[in-house]
Amino acid sequence: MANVTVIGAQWGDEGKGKIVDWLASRADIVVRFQGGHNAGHTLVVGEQVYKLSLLPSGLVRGKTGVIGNGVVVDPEALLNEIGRVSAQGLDVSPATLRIAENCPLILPVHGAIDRAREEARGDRKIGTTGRGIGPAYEDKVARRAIRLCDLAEPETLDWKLDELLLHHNTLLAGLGAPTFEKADLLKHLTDLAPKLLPYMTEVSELLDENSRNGQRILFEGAQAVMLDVDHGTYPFVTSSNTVASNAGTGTGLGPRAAGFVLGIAKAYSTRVGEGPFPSELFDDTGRTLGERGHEFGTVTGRPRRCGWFDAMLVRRAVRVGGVDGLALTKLDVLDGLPEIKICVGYELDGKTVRHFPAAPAAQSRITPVYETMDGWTDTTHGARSWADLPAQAIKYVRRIEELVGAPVTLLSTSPERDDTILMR
Ligand code: 2SA
Ligand code: MG
Repeated sequence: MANVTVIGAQWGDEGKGKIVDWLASRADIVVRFQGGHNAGHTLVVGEQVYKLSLLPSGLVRGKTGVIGNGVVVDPEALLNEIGRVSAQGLDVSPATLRIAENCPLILPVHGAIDRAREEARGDRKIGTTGRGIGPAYEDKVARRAIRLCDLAEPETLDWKLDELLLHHNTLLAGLGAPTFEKADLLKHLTDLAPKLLPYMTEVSELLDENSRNGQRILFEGAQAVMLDVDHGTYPFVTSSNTVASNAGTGTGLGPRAAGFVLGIAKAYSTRVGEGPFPSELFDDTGRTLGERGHEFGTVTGRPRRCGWFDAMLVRRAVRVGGVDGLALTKLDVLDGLPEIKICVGYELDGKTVRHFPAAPAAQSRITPVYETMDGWTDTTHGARSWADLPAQAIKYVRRIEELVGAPVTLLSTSPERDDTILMR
């Protein structure tokens, strides 16, 4: 089994893009299995910076890219992204990109509902990316989604749009937002159909056949375990399963497809959007981490909240995510800090708790218990071997391994692909 699955072990933006890019050279096919264009993966290749949202990162390295059925596809966003990266010189065509026929589509109505609902929530916002991700997944589960294959059947589109708008226009009217006309949506979809259908594939079969022929699949997760719809800080989560178990379900393969599961974790914590964040820092150290780590959302440009590494949380991500090894990223952001804290326990209303609670009010009342370590003065930026690291930085990494119950398999020391240390 040479497959590898990459997932985020915190709240996203752990640097998955770079690690996927590093691993892509050892894979034949790179596959997205969940999420949509709410993801933002930044890849630095020489002078070029690629910002990908929906496209599998492997395309940058000339690998076949596959979008599995677990992904919600916004056709317009996809075509724009293809246009943008093609202008940067990438070859994206039906020869290099395949999209599952059973992918649910994100329509303009989904973004409208996402944004209108966030607006209506007032100070109880989730802080979504406003891309229609939640409403599109709701439609999938409610059995009214328009899927890629429907674009090939005008008669299906016709009745599906009736059913869809019956539901959505009622909702939009209730939110005081403009409603949609069937004729407009139908035109939108019929215009897009000829551009999208050439990419349509029976992805499950394609992946199975290629695996049997010895090809290696790299599953590229988006968002992260703490944003998983079942296991994250619900309701402040995204609407898909971000854990490695979904690599199979989200592509039409069995539970063993995931192979080696690599969890990506930043050497500190960040979160974009609302929701509980026990080790969040509101002081100068938090601001320093944000500035040094360039912590702004790739998709929306929102500043990310920053805090210390939360070992309790990553330990949980290792368990529910199925993580075999960790890739630790952005260690250099901690360079020069006199002391570094790690969250090693939680307290709830003055009592020690062993688990992160499931109820939202309890989650927001959790306070962290810290262990403090000395920092290091030398830089770790761009280090390419274990021997290049300050002793104290090694100690920090080793302590993290102990606390989270998984080995650090990869250490990333800058956004550059080659600044990566393979630990074992
Ligand atoms: P949504 O839009 O329904 O998925 O939002 C629900 C929650 O999930 C969070 N979320 C993310 N968190 C971090 N990074 C994400 N992708 C972009 C990036 C974010 C950006 O990689 O930089 O550019 O702002 C991502 N996507 C969803 C979101 O903040 C909500 O908390
Ligand atoms: Mg990101």
